Amino acid sequence: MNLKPEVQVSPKELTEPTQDTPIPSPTNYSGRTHPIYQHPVSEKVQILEPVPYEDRLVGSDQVELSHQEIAHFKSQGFIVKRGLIDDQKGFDRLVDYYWEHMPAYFMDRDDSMTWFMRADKKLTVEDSQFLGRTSSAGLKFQSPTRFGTEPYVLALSASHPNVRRVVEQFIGKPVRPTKRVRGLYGVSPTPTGIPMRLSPHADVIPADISAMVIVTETPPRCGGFCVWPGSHINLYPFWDTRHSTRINTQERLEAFLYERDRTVSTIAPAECIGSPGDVVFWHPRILHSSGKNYSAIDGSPCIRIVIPCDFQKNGRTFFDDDEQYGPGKREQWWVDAHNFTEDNEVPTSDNLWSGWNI
Ligand SMILES: O=C(O)CCC(=O)C(=O)O
Ligand SMILES: [Fe+2]
Repeated sequence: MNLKPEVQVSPKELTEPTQDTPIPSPTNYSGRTHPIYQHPVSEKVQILEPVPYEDRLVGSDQVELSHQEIAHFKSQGFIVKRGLIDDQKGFDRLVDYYWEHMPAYFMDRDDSMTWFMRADKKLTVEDSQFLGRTSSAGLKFQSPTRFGTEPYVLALSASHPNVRRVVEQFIGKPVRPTKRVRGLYGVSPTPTGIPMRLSPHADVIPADISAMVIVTETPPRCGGFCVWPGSHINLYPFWDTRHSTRINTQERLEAFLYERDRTVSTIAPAECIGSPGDVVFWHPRILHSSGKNYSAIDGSPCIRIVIPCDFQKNGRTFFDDDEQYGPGKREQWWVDAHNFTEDNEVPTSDNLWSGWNI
């Protein structure tokens, strides 16, 4: 989830060039100031259970997009390319890398009883600055200059030629070269007896398209990334502009929240199961959540890891937005997508796909 870091900045700092502004520490993730995050789905709303997405569309094992995949992406808001990154050893190394950086007091790779998240389980301030952040779902390795920027991580995700080729087919060339991915996002198993709730949300990002690279074997009920099929269409018109991070009127905000709640209580989320190297491509306005990980309850505990990536077409006039919700040097610095001045069209059902290559 894109949480807005709480950083105290003076008005002067906000208007000065952002080049040398201090990068916030990952401990400053606690703010959730965007109105859509200040109004999460109420406990009273019943969220339907995820349904594993097992379909294999024509072309799902190819780099080229098929007509069926394009039609599915347009109507459902996502597709899964199977085996797009064919490098099992690379993903094995990545899992080793994840565990090598795991503080022993936080989790032990050889003892799955230590993998549960608990409210009182915290990283030290020093570790959270270096490693990333925790949520009730798991530990996300993410840091301004370290996790998410490693050449070897980028090569196995957003910069992989097959991934870029798929993105090009969706949004056209040139795709802006990737500077970073969001990080390595873990989802821990839940222990027996603790109810697990999804956290349906839309990201507050100006990306053209986003992707989740599956790093660990992710069978059903193991925390797979969940999307609410078709929600990108209904939630798209409420934002200020087609790629805006803002919903600036009370009326549109209320309409967004109403539509979000209606969606989660009437549509079952698709749980994107898969294997290392499968890649989920998703529309950035789609409602989504990390999945429910029942693997410990089911008897074979696993930690799910994905790499979230964001893409944009190049050649626009990009700018940082550190005054509000980012992305910028402070706000949402972990997202490799930027606001751009050419983004001035009001979103309507007629322009959902304008500028796309599909
Ligand atoms: O970890 C996941 O599956 C979802 C992460 C997410 O929602 C996000 O990065 O915004
Ligand atoms: Fe998200």
